Amino acid sequence: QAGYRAWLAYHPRVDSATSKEDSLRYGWIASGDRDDTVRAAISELAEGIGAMYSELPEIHVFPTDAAGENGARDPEPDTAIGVGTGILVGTFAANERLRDIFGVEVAELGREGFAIRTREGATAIGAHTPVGALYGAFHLLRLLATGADPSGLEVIERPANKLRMMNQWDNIDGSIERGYAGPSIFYKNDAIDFDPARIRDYARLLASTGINAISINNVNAHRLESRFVTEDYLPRIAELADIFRVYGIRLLLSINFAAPIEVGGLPTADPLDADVKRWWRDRAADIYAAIPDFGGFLVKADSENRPGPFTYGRGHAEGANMLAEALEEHGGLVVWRCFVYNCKQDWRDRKTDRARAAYDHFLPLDGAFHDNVVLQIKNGPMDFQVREPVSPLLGAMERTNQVVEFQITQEYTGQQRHLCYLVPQWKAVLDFETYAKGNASPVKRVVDGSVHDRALGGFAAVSNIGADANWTGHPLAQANLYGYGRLAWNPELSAEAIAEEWALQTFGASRQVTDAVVGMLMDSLDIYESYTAPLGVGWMVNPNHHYGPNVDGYEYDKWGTYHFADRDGVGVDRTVLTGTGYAGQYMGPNAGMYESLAECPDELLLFFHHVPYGHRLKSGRTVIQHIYDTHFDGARRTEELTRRWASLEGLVAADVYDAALARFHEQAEHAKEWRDRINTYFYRKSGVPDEQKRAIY
Ligand code: BDP
Repeated sequence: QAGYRAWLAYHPRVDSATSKEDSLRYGWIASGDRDDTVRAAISELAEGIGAMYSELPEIHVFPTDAAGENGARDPEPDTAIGVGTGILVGTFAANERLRDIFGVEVAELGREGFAIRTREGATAIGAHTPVGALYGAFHLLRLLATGADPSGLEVIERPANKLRMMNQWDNIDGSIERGYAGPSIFYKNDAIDFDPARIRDYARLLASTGINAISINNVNAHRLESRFVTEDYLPRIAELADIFRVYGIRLLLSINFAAPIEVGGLPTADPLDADVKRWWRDRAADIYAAIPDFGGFLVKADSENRPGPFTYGRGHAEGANMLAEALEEHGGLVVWRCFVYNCKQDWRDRKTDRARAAYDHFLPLDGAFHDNVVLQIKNGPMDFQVREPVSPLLGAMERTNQVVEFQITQEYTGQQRHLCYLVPQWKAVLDFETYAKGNASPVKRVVDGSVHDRALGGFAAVSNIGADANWTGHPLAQANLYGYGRLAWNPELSAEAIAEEWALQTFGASRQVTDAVVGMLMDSLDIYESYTAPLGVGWMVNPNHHYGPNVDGYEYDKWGTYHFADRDGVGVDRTVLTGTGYAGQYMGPNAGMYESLAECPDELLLFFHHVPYGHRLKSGRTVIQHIYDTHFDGARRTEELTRRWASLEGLVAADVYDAALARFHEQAEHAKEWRDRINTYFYRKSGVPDEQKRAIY
């Protein structure tokens, strides 16, 4: 199945002159490491190089035991590699030759970094740990697959972020909350039920981009999922952990805060209750007996009808710390989500603005969390809209570990039927200057721990994969999965460079394909934004499933998402002076920038201000004309997307081509529906005609 191998497709290197020469370079792969992770690195290198150069290298490794399965011993790697040229891969401790080649500078690699260096024909990949060697192997393969010259390599890499997590929103019935690529690869019919080969391939994809942690069940953990922390489920979960471990990925579980009641039969889940504490400590002991390197708990508490400490008059620090104490002695983490707001109240006064909620709840708790607690904060204050300001909570807490949460799955961004490459959006978030400490405190420095000198931090994101043969439904949505991991490893990479890497590895070396695909990816977020909710106001989707236009879908509902359109104007006043005060949650010049109608960036105008339709944007257009223009434009540009993709017929695998083409057709049709619904709505509300007299009814 084309598409299944994603960016690990390992297409043949095209330039036959180079590949002939290069193939000499890789006559063998050798290592002194006996570890499963280094073995995975070796088999990845062997497969990749075999496919890219159509010549399988010889493999020389120590057997896992002193003697191999049949009693034979492999040659010592240091003697085997005397001949020809090849790849030496592994840890410094187990490979004397790597120590010779790299000398002293290896200290700076840390636990997960690696170095690559070409010396006398051999390409050396060295690291302090097996997983570092694995990352190095994937890096070399990426260089080869993207056409780099493999001679004279001199690479040193280490990840910017300690935690690089994937969150599955998979349910035990096999469904996936907000999943758009088929059912779960983890569960079926109320049971943990997986194909180990498929899980391993997912682990390979994740590890190749540097992901090092995965929570395997939905943050909304219900009845059966609540029991995952018990011996009913732990043996199967341990099998999953075994697979992920080989690829350097620690497994976490989403827990149900009320599990002591629902599973343990206790009368309460009060975090200060002694029996509750004991119950969680016992669960932790059971879990670590089954999974010695278990990562910890991911917790959605007091959020969207999930139970939490509020029920018992306790705060979130008390809830999180109780769990942290249970995991502490085992080295586990509590990843506590800040998506806490009241989803059952209508707009009453300024305090009820949903955008304020995370900050209002958590800021006062700064410094109250244990060191093994990390807060997981959604990138924006609302909920993964195509355009939102950056959450003001990021950076505001100086004495608290933080990770930023992104949504790879395209819940509000076209559900993997529309093309929407999200890496540019994430980059904008990461580069956003928070002013938490002077003016060198962008979000990426907050979450990597450097701004506030925190030992723990990083990234989390909701996965976009399912059991579909190509993992993500839309074949080009794989770029989001890939790009997330790459950014978590190195937030300095540009969105375009990531797109190009991905396209080259996925489709092979054709310039025409690469240029077309990169161009489409890079335009896609802007196109999607232009035909959906305007100027940062968000929502305007059908309630519940969140696909397709419905301008007033949530307008008179209790979920706290409003646009306040009337005959005179539109937008939410979140200023301090006359609105909800949300703008005042920002630090430094950001507060003033958002407060001021003159300074607020156009793209967020309606998030922060309620303005008349005739209000003139910095672009010179009125708000109403901007709405009309962008919607006509967006619908037109989706038709172009279809044509741009169609130009690649015959150049990409037929089933990938067809799957994407069908989606581009759907997107083009659907963008017209968006255009017409939104333009008509605002035309009828405002009565202001389109300056260009296009058809609006
Ligand atoms: C929203 C989703 C909902 C999730 C929730 C969350 O609509 O399905 O459960 O976020 O993040 O975006 O917990």
